[in-house]
Amino acid sequence: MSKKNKLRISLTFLLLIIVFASCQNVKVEEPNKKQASSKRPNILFIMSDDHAYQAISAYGSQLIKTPNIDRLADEGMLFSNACVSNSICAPSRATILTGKHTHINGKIDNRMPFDTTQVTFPQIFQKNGYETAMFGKLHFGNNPKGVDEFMILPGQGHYINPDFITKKGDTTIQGYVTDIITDLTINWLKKDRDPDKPFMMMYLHKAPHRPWWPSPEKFKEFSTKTFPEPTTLFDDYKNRGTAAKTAEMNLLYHMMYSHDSKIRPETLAEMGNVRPNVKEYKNSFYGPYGRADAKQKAQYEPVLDSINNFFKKNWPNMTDEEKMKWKYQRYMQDYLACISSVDDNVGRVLDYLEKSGLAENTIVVYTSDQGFYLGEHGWFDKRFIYDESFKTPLIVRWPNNIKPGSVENEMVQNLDFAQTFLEAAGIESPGDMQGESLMPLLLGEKGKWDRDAVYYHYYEYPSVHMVKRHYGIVTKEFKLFHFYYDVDEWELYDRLKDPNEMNNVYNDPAYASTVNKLKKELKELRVKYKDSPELDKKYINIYNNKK
Ligand code: SGN
Ligand code: CA
Repeated sequence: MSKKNKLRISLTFLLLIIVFASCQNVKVEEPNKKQASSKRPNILFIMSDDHAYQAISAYGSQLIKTPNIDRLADEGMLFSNACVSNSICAPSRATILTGKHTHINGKIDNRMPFDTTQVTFPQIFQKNGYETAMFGKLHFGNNPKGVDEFMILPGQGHYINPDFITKKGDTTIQGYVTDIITDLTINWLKKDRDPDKPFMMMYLHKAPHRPWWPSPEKFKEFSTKTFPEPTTLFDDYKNRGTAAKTAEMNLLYHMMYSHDSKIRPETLAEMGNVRPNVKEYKNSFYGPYGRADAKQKAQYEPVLDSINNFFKKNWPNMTDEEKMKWKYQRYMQDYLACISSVDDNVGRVLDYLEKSGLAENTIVVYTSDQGFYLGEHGWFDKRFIYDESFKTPLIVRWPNNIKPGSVENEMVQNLDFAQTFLEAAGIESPGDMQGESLMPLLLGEKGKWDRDAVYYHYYEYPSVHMVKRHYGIVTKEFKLFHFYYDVDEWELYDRLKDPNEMNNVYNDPAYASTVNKLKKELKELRVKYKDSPELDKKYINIYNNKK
């Protein structure tokens, strides 16, 4: 073979190798890339506003069936001891987004706007190649950062024909808020998102927040139902401290006729002063209801008629006990009707995930910004470290990772969400986040989990519902907390012996060593989370100067 021919053959051979290698590259790289992106899970974070775990059938509710939320529990993990670190709306949201306690992220109450220099986890997801979106209630006083698309309710938002803040300006959408937020969510998943990127979606309901306006259909359906009463409905707050006795959340004394129970102002005017010491917010009936158009009103009116007629006829002759019972039923009818819509709509989204093939690689989380009293201790609303407001529902589904139908009773907090999502997505968390990733629990590696106490600190006071400031420590067995603003009172509850928290045993000598031990641990927790008497003073000053 000539030298020239030899060279030609070698060159051809070399070329073949290059072509082969480059083909290999394409072949090898392509599936790798795909695998890598399909491995990164999507996250669908569903949060409702004020949804008590007592109103989810997966949590054993005697009040309502929530088949769609239950689907998540059947196919995923239900946390029976999930709680918040400050049981109030915007502070809880700030904690979720920043992975920091409210004394660190600065959003201690609902009033002051969120500090947008704080890093939120959607920003980190966005920087790491995720497409991010948020639909529904944020309640920050400013727009979300780190989301490619958003449509949020201004402030608390409205149930009927709600307004939305969008990137392109403000708009009003006809219909019922829970259905609309779901439409926006499904629409984005279906049409607007980039199918080549994993997504992190925050689907945030306004419901079932006060004043509990259901959709017309659910209003009708639920207004004739009767619900079992909690055993502590007629609590007299004996054996509790000043804070429980002075809080303004009692159904009989503080729940409003028009605003809450849907008694028309005209009915009240006709009847004279039915109860002088129950204050009514101005325009609190027609504020939300006045947004309905004629067609919507035609659906609501017959139900309102029957509620108002019953009230007019019976209220003047009712005993206080009967009034309490009637208010409780009215409250549950509307609150649970709102939840029924949330559950239906969660079902719509889950169906879409399945139909579109997204379900397999999507982590779905269902939670609430805090718990809520459904008549326990005679109360509605939240804020206290007592269980019904402190605990919050938390259910997580992640096919092929979480064992279906599992129940986890470790103490977990909304503080942990950001780090959990980041770890699930393979993204490193900033070192200053204060939670713990829940991944070991989700993946059934409980040996890697060693938390035995959580920290709580509530600030907003004095304000609506008058719940005094307090901070405390909670373990599976005990709850120790301190009211420190205008009283100096401690309470201790034995969670195992007294699950309804009826007896403050702080001064019981039998618990003296428990008190000492927990006080020491509480002090350590305050140091660990960088809370202190100095910070307490700082926030008291900020709060007082703001008033
Ligand atoms: C409103 C409610 C209160 C509720 C706070 C905070 N009254 O003031 O009942 O505690 O919001 O709720 S209402 O007039 O709006 O019905 S939060 O969920 O936003 O923190
Ligand atoms: Ca809330």
